[in-house]
Amino acid sequence: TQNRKIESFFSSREAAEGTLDISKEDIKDAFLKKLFYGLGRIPAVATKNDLYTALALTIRDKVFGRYVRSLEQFAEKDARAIGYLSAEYLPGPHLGNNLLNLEIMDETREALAELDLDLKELLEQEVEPGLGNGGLGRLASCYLDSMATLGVPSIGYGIRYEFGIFNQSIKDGWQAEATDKWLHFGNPWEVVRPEIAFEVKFGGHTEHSYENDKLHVKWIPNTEVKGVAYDTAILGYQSNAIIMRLWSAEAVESFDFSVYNVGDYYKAVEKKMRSENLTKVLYPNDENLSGKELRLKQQYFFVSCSLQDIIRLHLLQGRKLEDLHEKFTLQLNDTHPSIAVPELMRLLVDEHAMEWDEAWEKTRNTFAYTNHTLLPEALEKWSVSLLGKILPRHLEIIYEINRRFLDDLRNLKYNGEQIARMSLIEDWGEPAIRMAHLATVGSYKVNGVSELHSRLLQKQVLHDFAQLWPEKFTNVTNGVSYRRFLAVSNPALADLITKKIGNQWLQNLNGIKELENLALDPDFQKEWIAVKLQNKKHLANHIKERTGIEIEPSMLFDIHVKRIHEYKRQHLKVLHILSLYLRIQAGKGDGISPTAFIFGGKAAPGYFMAKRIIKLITSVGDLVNNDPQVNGKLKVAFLPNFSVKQAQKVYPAADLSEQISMAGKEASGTGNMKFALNGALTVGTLDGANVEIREEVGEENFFLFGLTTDGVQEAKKQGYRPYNYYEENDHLKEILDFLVSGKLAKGDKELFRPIYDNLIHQDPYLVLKDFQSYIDCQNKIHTAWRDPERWVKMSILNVAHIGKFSSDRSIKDYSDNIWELEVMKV
Ligand code: GPK
Repeated sequence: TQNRKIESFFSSREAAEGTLDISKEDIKDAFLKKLFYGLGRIPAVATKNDLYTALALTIRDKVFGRYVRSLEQFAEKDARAIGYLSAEYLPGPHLGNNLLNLEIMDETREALAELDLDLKELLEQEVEPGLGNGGLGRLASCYLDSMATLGVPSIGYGIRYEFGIFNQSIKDGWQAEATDKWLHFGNPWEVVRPEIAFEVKFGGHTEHSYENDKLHVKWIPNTEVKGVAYDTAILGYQSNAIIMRLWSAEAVESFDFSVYNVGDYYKAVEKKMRSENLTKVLYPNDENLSGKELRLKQQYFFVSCSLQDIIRLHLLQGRKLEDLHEKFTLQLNDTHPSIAVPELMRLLVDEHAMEWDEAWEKTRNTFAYTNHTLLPEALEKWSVSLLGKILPRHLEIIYEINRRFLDDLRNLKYNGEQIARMSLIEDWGEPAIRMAHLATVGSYKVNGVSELHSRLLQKQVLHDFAQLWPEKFTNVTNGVSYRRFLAVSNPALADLITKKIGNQWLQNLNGIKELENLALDPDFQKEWIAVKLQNKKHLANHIKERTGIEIEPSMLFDIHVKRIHEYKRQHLKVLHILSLYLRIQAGKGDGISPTAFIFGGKAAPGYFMAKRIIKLITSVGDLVNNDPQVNGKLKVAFLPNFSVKQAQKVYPAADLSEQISMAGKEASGTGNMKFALNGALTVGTLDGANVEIREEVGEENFFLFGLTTDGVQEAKKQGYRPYNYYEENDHLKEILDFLVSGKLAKGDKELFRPIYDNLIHQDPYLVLKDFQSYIDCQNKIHTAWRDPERWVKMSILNVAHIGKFSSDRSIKDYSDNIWELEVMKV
């Protein structure tokens, strides 16, 4: 709008007012107004959801106030900005985090208390957006949080899935999936922008023509879908807010009675439904490709909308398209958005008539690519025939990028074998596009997510590329949003820390190092232990409510939560539990500290082994929890539906954090950081960021076991035979045989045979090879646990040395070493 009066209102301080020094009275007043006039509810009929919604809307106003200020400042400085492209986000509940970042948690609690309402209950009411699978999606949300906090001009682009990650329940010990209707009660945090909408084409064919010797390509699609923007403001700590812009699919035009006759009316409706299917549901496969047509369409859909939006924003500010790469940098969160590379080429060459060479130069300088996995089954490939069917013009562009790239390699005297290895197109079997190669060739920087992972990436998966362009490769170790995962979710510990060292650590996690001096202070230790015990009581209550299993809060809380995957080795943990169980049965249970084993995590619905591992865990629980001989010394619980919300209850209560993946497989891990942040000690392999956590907290404060990546490679090279370990280790044999004894499955000897067979004959993740080392390490852990003073000291030191793993540090690294942009805190 060109309305000067409105503009002057916004550029005055007034827009920020109402977001600074918010009092209890302000909140109460605004909340009641929202309830009455925003929702049209009187107290007599207001449901808990009405009350929650009124509060959320109240707080959203404050957050948007901050957003407006941030936007104004970014625009003033004509700042370089980042577009974060991610197919997944896991923001977690917004309310608590926003209250913390606005610094009005206490004021809000008191305002509500004066109305006889309980903030805690309203916080519980929030349904989180489960728009991601696990670590990768959560990382994207941590990064938005930190970009907002540090004042990085940015937009997070993604997909507004109508159904997020499925809800998991446990039925008869098995995982059952139900659709996640997260929008059912409305979503007070988002604002739809019907006018920020773009058309996205699919299918059809291309037509080539020449004008003055210049090739002109026209793409004649056979369908079009419209993407509409839904904005959620993400607020940083004490500072800026940025937008997470999620695209939702709609039919291009609503059916129009005057145009369609009766017969076509139904066709039009059908078309509308087909279009809207596009963003219906998140694919629940973590680190595994679905290969599904709809998934490719989702990827292209959100990428195309996002690029069109960025070009719009760029031109809106009166800039030239040629300068796009100077003003925007686009981060590819894994290869899921890597179709952006040919899409930007298409937009520049076909739609904006730029020469190929110039367009390629710009494109290559616009994208940066983060790799999140080395697992072969997770490296995206799209068959040439499918990609050509959905995106015929993009296939041509990919071929052209590849032709030029391979020509360059030939000029550099690469041999045929090297060229075949590096090609964007895999030519054996069904021809397919290697998306990691496309992303690498099309980016100015490529990074892994921990030091070890980045090194392995350059040594293995992208070795040839790292040799060709060594300066392109770098590392940014992951980090986590510690305000959410400590200050919001573990208020008792946060208060204790603040009481002792002040609250400066909320701005910079490195400040938490001051706790070091208190690690041996007996009074502080006592308080530390009391907080942990309190948190454990809360979790025990929660578990009792959800599973019926009773856990004594004084037990050692040994926790394994993350997606269920063989490489993460939940089954190694199970072998340990059975080892303890059989020891007790044999009367050799001395030295075992009473322990509660707590698991959580979803299995991809089509992942046979992962689902069976869940059944194994719950079966071991049924056996152990009720065995009089065990006498409550061991408890096993599977907490259903692990999510950000659940995670916030779990980490604060952990004594021991299980990070036991086979070395070389976990790119980084971020749960490992959240556990240590909450004072849990880690038992782990030298994998992912465990390596750096151990470096930071000190090897004497970390329980290490298992093979290194070199050890793993060596074992595989030598022809690893798990059967030998089975035969040579009597205790291990006893445990494995127990799996197929029927004792875990009401006499059914076959139920767990697939796991048994896999372990003794294949064991691709070296569970049996690492078994003894793990058991020995656990024995040390149980000894350490019996010395509470030693344990609490280690716990305090873990927290004191966790500073590096703040996502603020990660975002600073991205800004300094990749994006080359200034941070701009308001
Ligand atoms: C990696 F490739 C993928 C994927 O598809 N999903 C996913 O969650 C995870 N990841 C890694 O497994 C973790 O080690 C890592 O910490 C996380 O991404 C964030 O980088």
